Amino acid sequence: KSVAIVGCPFSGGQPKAGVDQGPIHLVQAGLIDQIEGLGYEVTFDGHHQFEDVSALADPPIGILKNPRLVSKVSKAVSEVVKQHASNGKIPVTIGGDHSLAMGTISGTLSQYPEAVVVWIDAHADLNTIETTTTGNIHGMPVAFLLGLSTLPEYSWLPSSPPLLTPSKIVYIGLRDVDAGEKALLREHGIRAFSMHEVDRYGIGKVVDMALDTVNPARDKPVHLSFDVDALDPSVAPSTGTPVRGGLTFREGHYICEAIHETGCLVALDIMEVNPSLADAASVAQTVAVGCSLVRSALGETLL
Ligand code: DIR
Ligand code: MN
Ligand code: MN
Ligand code: MN
Repeated sequence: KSVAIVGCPFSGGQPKAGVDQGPIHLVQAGLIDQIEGLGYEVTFDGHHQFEDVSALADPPIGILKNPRLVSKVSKAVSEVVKQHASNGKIPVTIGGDHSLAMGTISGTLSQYPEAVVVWIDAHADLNTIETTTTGNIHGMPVAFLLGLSTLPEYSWLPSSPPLLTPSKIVYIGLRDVDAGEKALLREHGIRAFSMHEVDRYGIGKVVDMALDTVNPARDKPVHLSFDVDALDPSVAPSTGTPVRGGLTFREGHYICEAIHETGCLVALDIMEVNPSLADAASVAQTVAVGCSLVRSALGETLL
């Protein structure tokens, strides 16, 4: 049992400073010891050193902000994640903003082409170059992975055929989906369980149904990409785009526990912890939740 921590102090996919400090806080809170406490051997070579923004000539493309920087960073993360996976380790990527998932998921899929993605988020992160209204690339990684957005600057990410296809991703927790994203979800038949379904069926049934759609025989590798803003802001306040009406503490952890129980987890992302937003107690609470989500996904049990 072996885990590799990929620390990604990166904020270029969205405009709020501080999310680059998320991974530093998670490690300082004892994440590595905690994972070792579960019986894993843990590799951590220090946080990834990313290019200086100012060193890169990076004017917007359309309204996309920091497009070349985000691409370079994700490409580097993709190679690191693939490398760890090919060494039989579970890459645990700690962000940093969710644009990094272009890197993590492409890394996973290049090692495990049959892998499926479980994406936990308040947002669908499915905007294309055409539909984005913010130009924040952390709202766009799924569209790049699906090949719905292409740019020469992102040519390292295969688009025809793409690494990820609509039948290989499922969402849980959605509640702030843009009109253009809703149209894309429908058009491509992408399965999503919003907070409405969590309310109706309960989290246990929702996770079963979500896995039934992408991994019915529970025989495919699973990449779990967890944006902490999926949790209710009362649970994870220190994040850039909180949306009320989110997952409870237990619902979030249940998802991680249930994915662990499948035995299929091959990679995990914990994204969008921003320690510069909110007061010290809220920051500590959010960082602690980030750590406990990781532990649950790696097999910590309540009994
Ligand atoms: C919005 C917000 N849909 C956008 N996305 C966020 O900017 O595209 N993703 N906050 O995490
Ligand atoms: Mn490493
Ligand atoms: Mn989100
Ligand atoms: Mn997200």
